[in-house]
Amino acid sequence: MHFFEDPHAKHRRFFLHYADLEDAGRLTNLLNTIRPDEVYNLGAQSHVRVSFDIPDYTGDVTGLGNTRLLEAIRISKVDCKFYQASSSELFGSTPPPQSENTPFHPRSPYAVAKLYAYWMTVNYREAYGIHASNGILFNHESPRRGETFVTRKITKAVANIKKGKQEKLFLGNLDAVRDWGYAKEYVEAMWLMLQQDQPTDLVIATGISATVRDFARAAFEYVGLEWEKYIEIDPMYFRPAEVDALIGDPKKAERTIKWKPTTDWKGLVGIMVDHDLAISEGIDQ
Ligand code: F7E
Repeated sequence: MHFFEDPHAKHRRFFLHYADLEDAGRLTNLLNTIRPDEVYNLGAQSHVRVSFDIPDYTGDVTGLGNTRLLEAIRISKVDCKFYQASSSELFGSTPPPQSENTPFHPRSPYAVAKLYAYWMTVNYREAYGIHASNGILFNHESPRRGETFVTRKITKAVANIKKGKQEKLFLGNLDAVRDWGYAKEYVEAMWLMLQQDQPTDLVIATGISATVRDFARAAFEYVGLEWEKYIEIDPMYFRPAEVDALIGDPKKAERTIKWKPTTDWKGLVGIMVDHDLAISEGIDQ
């Protein structure tokens, strides 16, 4: 968006433009207009549980959306680097630890769509020489995480329960194992990938894991509450097919882009609960 009536407009360095990953023509026009150096495709219907309810839409936006962007780059002939937000969900039921050499076995419409996008990114690199890279990011969280993803759902509930604004927290599978890292650090890895001379595919993870139960227990303990008093299981949150355990092996990223995470899931619990406590108290963040 460019507001011409804005007196500061000419000093702006950040512009928003409307587009839609379902609208190929608009993407090509935008590429031609902006002529960017770098394109990061973070757009998706990204909720795994929701993808079972809307598989067609998820395939269109999360899968074909990637191809529309790659086509826009190819057709417009803009000389830019391309980053595809690939996901640890690609590994699905293949046991951990998971690295760039681990076979994929997706377990949801979301993961299947991401698998298609992963290979299209590789294909455009091989077929057209586009500097296109896949960041295979494991779960990355922050206070900005959407409230229906499990970490934020937990930290928000913990803050509200602590402040007497909520009584219970309803969750699904507490046994799922995840490798949760800090989104802020993962974005640096994305950027580093596009600063390389050669495109590549990299796992971005901490290598440290915990169960959903561990995360919930730690979040309640952080504010001095006993987690078992407040959590109830609601089968509504179970998935038709679950991904039991994701633990990444980030050694290739350490080697090639010199990236190393510094925040593990326990650090995230503190950052996210503190933020949600402040919101619950009505303090602007
Ligand atoms: O679930 C379990 C759930 O929704 C984590 C997305 O960013 O990361 C994310 O996908 C685990 C699962 O993330 C609830 O069954 C239990 O095993 O926070 P989540 P996700 O599915 O791992 C990957 C890397 C992506 O690419 C995705 O876009 O927690 N779980 N109880 C629950 N999950 C939710 N959402 N809600 C619950 O009540």
